[in-house]
Amino acid sequence: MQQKRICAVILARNEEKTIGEIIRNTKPLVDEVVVVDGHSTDNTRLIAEREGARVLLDHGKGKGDGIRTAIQQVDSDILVFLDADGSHDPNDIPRLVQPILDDEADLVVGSRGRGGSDELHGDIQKLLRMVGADLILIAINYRWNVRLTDSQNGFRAIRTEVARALNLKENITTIEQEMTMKCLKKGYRVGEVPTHEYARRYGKSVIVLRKVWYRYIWSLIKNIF
Ligand SMILES: Nc1nc2c(ncn2[C@@H]2O[C@H](COP(=O)(O)OP(=O)(O)OP(=O)(O)O)[C@@H](O)[C@H]2O)c(=O)[nH]1
Ligand SMILES: [Mg+2]
Repeated sequence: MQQKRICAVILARNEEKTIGEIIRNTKPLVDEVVVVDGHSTDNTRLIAEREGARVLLDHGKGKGDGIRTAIQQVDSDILVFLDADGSHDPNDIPRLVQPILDDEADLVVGSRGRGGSDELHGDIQKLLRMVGADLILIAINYRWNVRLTDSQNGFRAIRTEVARALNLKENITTIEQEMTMKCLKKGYRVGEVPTHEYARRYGKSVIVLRKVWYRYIWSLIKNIF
């Protein structure tokens, strides 16, 4: 059987402090490293190019737009998505990809339910985020009679062919739950491996819960029926 080519897709918007190290740690584990730049105004793009990554530019609509840009433009057989803020450990990439290589899954999500998270515990904002994510997860589990422990983690691997077949629409971080739901709906195999989510190393979250919560609910409603 022919060797499958693996591409790490790093989503980055103003992550100059961490992007270089993430690329260096990712490179030895994959065949290709692509950085999707969300119109950074700092040196993210420059550093990514210097580290030898292929840099794509999204359309400035959000992380979902960035993910779609990669799905359209990258031709490797398997895509592994990870954040550029230090939340995801590149050393987990081989474990994420393995179920696809073994032909046991089409999408493999890094589960914070099983691997733990520094971003979902400790203050009210994080509590609300966690409860919201869990309610959505429960809805998904009942709808498709599965027992997933994370539907939203951005750290995930997917067969490129499958990603293209999903016709993803979401422009922001709602794209991850959309991807999970559309895979289940179309009968693709969704797997999980435990991965730990670390606190973003620098800077503040761009996600302001009170501004986006309804978009998560709306995307759930659109995709679950
Ligand atoms: N290409 C692209 N990447 C983005 C965009 N917005 C955010 N990102 C990146 O996507 C990743 C996830 O975004 P975060 O802001 O960390 O979102 P989060 O992990 O849910 O929230 P915090 O870690 O708490 O800030 C990070 O690496 C961001 O730099 C965008 O519009 N385009
Ligand atoms: Mg983050």
